[in-house]
Amino acid sequence: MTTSTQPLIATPAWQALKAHHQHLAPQRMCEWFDSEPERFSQFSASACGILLDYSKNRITTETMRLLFELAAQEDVAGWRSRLFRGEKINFTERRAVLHSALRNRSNHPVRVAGHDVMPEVNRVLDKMRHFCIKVQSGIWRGHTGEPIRDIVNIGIGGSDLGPLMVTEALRADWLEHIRPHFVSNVDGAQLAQTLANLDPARTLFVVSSKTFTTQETLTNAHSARDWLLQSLGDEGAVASHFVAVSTNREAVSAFGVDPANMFEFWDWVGGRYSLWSSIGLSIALTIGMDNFEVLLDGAHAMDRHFQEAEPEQNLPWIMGLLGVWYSSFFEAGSHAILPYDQGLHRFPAYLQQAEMESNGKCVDRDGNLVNYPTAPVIWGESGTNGQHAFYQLIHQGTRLVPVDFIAPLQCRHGLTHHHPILLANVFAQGEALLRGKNEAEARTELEAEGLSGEALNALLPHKLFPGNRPSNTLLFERLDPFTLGALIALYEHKIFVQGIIWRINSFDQWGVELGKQLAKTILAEMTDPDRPVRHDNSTNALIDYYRNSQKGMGDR
Ligand code: G6Q
Repeated sequence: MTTSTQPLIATPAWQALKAHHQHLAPQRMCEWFDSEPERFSQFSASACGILLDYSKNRITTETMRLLFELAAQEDVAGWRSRLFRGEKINFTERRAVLHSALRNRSNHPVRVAGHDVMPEVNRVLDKMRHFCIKVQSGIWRGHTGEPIRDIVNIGIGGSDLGPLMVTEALRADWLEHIRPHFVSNVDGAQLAQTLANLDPARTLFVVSSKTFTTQETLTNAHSARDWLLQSLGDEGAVASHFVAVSTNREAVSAFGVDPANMFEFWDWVGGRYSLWSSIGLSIALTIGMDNFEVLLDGAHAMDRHFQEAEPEQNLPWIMGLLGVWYSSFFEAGSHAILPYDQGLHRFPAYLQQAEMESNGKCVDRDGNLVNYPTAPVIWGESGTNGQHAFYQLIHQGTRLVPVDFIAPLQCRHGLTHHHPILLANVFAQGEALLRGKNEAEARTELEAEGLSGEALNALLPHKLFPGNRPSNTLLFERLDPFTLGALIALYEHKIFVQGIIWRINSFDQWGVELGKQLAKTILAEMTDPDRPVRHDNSTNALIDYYRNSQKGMGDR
């Protein structure tokens, strides 16, 4: 898939931004706020109930004009049409990228190679609905006739992070008699700890794997199956306690799940974009299918906003461009996601995969090495916990860390008096990052504490905050299924915009393959002490160290 012949950094829009960056980098946001009373209204926008305040960024109207020119030069609008039209823009895997079809609530036809996928999407949604009703009403029973209480999703990466993040975020919507659990790690500790508290007769395993070949998931699924059979004794129990979500019918059958209890999805759904598909089954079982569909509604509303709003009002467009601005021009190596909502505690981890797996690439669409930074490291933690830990570095460290504060105006728990305290902290952190604390302010404070002379001068440098550190603030009414759907889709499209500008394929993930291949070879070597090992001498020695540790283990 070829692109412009001119290297990105040589293009007029990039060069203009580079020159602008040099001129703007020493300037202080605080001074702009003093001279621009309209700055908030100028640099804020809203959609689908989400307000984005991006005024506390190192930008002027000229910066935004140049960034929009870059987006026009790189044809973001054209690529957006190709995305939604179902073109095979994931060209290294020869696949369309159509997670938007999974939440296409308009039901307008969406074609992949001329074939409308909407009837199939709706068929699987119906199948999910019927299954959820059966489980939740107790019509679906375990092998011994008990109703299901515990749902264990076994999956990893895209088949885990999305459902886990969403169910955690929507605890207020959990059905009373259903408890979800998530097992992803091949470290048996996670499965063992989960199973220790469960009653096999009341447990349903949802084995979620697009390929149904993933080592971690299959190892966990087989161990869960053994655990079930040890207790219920009868192979026939598997049918009532295991369902599968996959694109691989043969492998699901081979595992022993009746294909009638398999929920399909398709190769045009990327793993990290799959929570909207039947990979969301554990979400729907936990919060009910109606709520799951409201989640889809929210994402669809954001899809429409992304397609229809002018770039200047378009939330994913703006956030994507700001990301490019910091990553490629300020060379900020990381970006922090700081949700002030305990329910969103897995949102940073979810976005870590979404952004880093999508845009952590160093080769452009033409196969050339890029000579500009692409995706930053995404990290974060829910507020206010992070404030008492790593915010120190964001405020006074040597690195520029742009941050996204995310917060609901209302809480969904009973302890409402906590909420203004939480929000006050969001607003305070944004202000502190913007303003910092200058020498005169720090001196006045220290004098008020009774310090003077050398003691004051010695302490003074440590009390200074450079400020001028950028933040976005995203506010919404409450964290409900609709808003969460819109919020996730907002970030998905932000990632898309960035990938187009960086001229990379955001939808493959070859980088996760190498380790998987090597692990298979090494596992065979570890378990066969006579097999020769042919790696670097460090890896050989580590394998030997393990083999030696196993000698005589059987006698202990
Ligand atoms: C996501 C990645 C990756 C994938 C997991 C699980 O985009 O492809 O995280 O989701 O490796 O794969 P399976 O669903 O095939 O088990």
